[in-house]
Amino acid sequence: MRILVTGGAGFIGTNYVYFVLARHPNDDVTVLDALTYAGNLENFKQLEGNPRFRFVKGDVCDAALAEGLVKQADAVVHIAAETHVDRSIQDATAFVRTNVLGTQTLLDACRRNGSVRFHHVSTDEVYGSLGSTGAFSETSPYDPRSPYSASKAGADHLVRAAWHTHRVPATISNCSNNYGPYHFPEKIIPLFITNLLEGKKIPLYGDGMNVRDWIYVEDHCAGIDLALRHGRIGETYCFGGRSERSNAELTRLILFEMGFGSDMIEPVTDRPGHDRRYAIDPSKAERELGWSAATPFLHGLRATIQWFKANPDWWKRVKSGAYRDYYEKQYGVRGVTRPVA
Ligand code: NAD
Ligand code: TDX
Repeated sequence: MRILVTGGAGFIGTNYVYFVLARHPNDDVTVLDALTYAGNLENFKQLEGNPRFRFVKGDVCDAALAEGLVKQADAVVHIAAETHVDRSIQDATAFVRTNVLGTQTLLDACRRNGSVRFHHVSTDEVYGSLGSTGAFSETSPYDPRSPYSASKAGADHLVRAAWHTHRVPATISNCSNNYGPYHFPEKIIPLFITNLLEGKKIPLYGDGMNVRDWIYVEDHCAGIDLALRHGRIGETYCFGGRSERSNAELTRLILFEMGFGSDMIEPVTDRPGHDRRYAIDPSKAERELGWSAATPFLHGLRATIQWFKANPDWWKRVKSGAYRDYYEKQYGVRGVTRPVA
């Protein structure tokens, strides 16, 4: 199969590219990525000269480019997006453009090329926020509450519309919070690990009692791949790690595993509109795709800490670029958000 992976130079995209090349020796991968602040061509250093891999720098909103690349593919795995909730609160423009318009641009290209299979990678955040019990599933109503999740919800609706109206053979997956190698150090786990490696404090939002359901990125990649190859067209699959942690508990674990004390926590003002709890019931994916999240949380967290310890050049370069400019402009200094007044 010839797979076009959009957003392949980001966190999940990079992991998915390596997953496909390792597990499907007859598949070729083309990455289409605009190399925004979150995309990193360096991730593919090991693939130089690999005839099964091709990188194309470009924007998913570029209709002519999308059309040309889709024509050469059997399947599109659409991973490209603007992904950081905090950035979407500062300015939603790029989120609407890439996540909504970019998705429609790719769907149009697929529609014009009849049989090209489309898999859309989405998030559990489209379902809103949970109270202390229950979990999201494929039948949960949409209730996005941040500009990021609203733009992802818009994209999901456009994918369903393309299937119902134009018979674009599409599937969608909605996944909970990922962590692992190549995670951009603006998200909580890689931010906290790299701050600690630099001897900096770690900014915990609000009361620290917001809950996320953590999944190791390789397990998510396995799910995407199963949905692409064995999912029923028109269906949605929810992936989650069955591994809920409050941010305070997660923070304690990271501090313990890295040998630091709670004095490294910097309590900071809460994210506006901060969703309280996400959790996924992945029964449908387990039942229909034979998928499960295989990596226990502590095992995955240790592997992630090890990866960041082993790759200081990667995250130091990433952190000293656009990310630092962004945080310095937003909050002052050193990748630490504004302290509570
Ligand atoms: P990321 O921010 O690390 O990577 C996004 C990639 O998309 C980058 O390489 C970037 O350069 C590229 N990109 C952005 N705008 C583009 C454009 N206009 N054209 C082409 N490329 C563009 O994101 P991630 O964490 O890897 O998330 C990937 C996908 O998975 C997103 O669709 C996100 O909504 C979804 N998702 C992420 C998580 C998570 O926990 N990270 C959970 C569920 C779903
Ligand atoms: O510095 C921080 N301190 C903190 O307490 C950051 C960056 C986050 N947090 C909290 C906010 C959230 O409750 O940690 C939790 C996780 O935050 P993020 O890492 O920003 O992830 P989240 O907002 O949950 O969204 C992520 O998961 C779903 C991804 O960024 C999305 O792209 C994905 O769809």
